[in-house]
Amino acid sequence: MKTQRTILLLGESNVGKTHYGAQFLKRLIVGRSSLKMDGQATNLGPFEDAMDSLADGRATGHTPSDVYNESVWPVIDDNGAKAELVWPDYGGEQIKGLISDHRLAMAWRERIVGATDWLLLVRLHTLQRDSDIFARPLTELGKPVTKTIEPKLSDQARLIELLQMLLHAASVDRFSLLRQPSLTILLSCWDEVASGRLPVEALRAELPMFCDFVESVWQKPTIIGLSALEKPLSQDISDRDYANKGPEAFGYVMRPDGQEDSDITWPLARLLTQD
Ligand SMILES: Nc1nc2c(ncn2[C@@H]2O[C@H](COP(=O)(O)OP(=O)(O)OP(=O)(O)O)[C@@H](O)[C@H]2O)c(=O)[nH]1
Ligand SMILES: [Mg+2]
Repeated sequence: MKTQRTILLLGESNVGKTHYGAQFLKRLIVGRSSLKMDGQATNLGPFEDAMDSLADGRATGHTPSDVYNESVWPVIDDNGAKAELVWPDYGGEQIKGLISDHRLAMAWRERIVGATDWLLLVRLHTLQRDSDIFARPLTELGKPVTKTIEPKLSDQARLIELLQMLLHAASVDRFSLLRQPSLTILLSCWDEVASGRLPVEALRAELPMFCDFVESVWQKPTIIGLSALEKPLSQDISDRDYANKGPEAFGYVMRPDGQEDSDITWPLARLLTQD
């Protein structure tokens, strides 16, 4: 039976949405993953430039802030389960704007309501911990504050705010722990985090309040480490190894139990076997 899984892929700018999409698509095409392409994909345009750059061992650029595109990929897993993945690519500023303006455009509202699975990309390396008393030099302790500090949401408060807005827009029942839509948090650019910790431990260490929030809302939130590229790439200088072996030879996920897996389609493949 064919199910439709519409992915609400969420991520602010520079978290790796486009590179993950391009690497994922490449795996589907090459067929060396638990998910394979099963028919004609439509609208590959958003990922074509990125796939071309990666084939040459280079990274691709930032997606313009006003762009929103969806690509539809019919997939099949090793057990014959079929699904249609609706995979978006857009400029991450749209997510930041959504939080700061407290406004949801109708198009985003429809995407939120129609999604079966929420995939949130979080790049820990670029986020800041909340500042507390230890963030200020001890010599300043007890002295009057001379400059006014603009109140600003911390990174983890901003992520909570985003999920709160989406939950509200999706009108989900909050009296019990949530199963649908499912939530998967992909800790992107995992190669930058390299810590020997499990993904959930890394998330808890860096964003504890956000981690508590997620666990208090979803029954089974899944936290996975994702390195779509495996290493940093430059936009100008070609990585010979990449160009020789092909981009499909690079990238891995760290599953919640700490197992490293070169199959970067796994975070989605596991959703197909869930119901
Ligand atoms: N080290 C490392 N860098 C990565 C990885 N994935 C993406 N990057 C880099 O992270 C940066 C952002 O990646 P993008 O895929 O363009 O991010 P995006 O979320 O699409 O950003 P916008 O288009 O601005 O919304 C780029 O410089 C990539 O080269 C990874 O797995 N590891
Ligand atoms: Mg992009």
